[in-house]
Amino acid sequence: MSCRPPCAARPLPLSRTLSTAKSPGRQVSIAAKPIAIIMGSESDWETMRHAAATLGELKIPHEARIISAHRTPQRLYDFAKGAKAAGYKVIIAGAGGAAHLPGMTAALTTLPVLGVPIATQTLGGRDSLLSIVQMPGGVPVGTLAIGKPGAINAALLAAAILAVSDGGVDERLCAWRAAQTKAVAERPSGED
Ligand code: RP5
Repeated sequence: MSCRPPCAARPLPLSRTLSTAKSPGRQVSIAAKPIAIIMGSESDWETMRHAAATLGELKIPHEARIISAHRTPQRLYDFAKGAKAAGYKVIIAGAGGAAHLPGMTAALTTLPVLGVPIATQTLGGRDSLLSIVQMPGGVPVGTLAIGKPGAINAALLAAAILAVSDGGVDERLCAWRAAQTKAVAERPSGED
């Protein structure tokens, strides 16, 4: 894999400057979290926590929220319409069953939306997968694998999107991939 050498790109700051109500003239720097992890239910966190953990390994600030397309539609609308202004760059959305969360989010924002199909007891997550992947032309959702691998890869793909314009993230992603490669043994243990 070809990665830019360190310092080849100037990192974009992961913070933005806002003036506060208390000191209207004064500019203060607050940390903007570039990635939002949203999920349809608390029950999805068992899967989506792997996305959060992977972003943590890459030292990418993120925020996790429970937002149900069906049970909290207004929360979904408010989040998606305000996501860009809130400073998010990529949204990772996990949902199971009739999984409308990623698609509805993508309908309400032009930020990249990465969908993670949650495994279900009834249909093994095929329902989630098909609900998320079969978007009509014009409203894309980047769909990952069902379950934990999808959550991990959504984080890595979100990192790769940030890395295009953030040299620091690019370096950390390259290091993560190199460590993964190094960890693969040449032969199975117990075999000479
Ligand atoms: C979806 O329904 C959620 O994304 C979750 O995967 C599924 C089941 O939700 P709970 O009944 O566990 O809250 O909206």
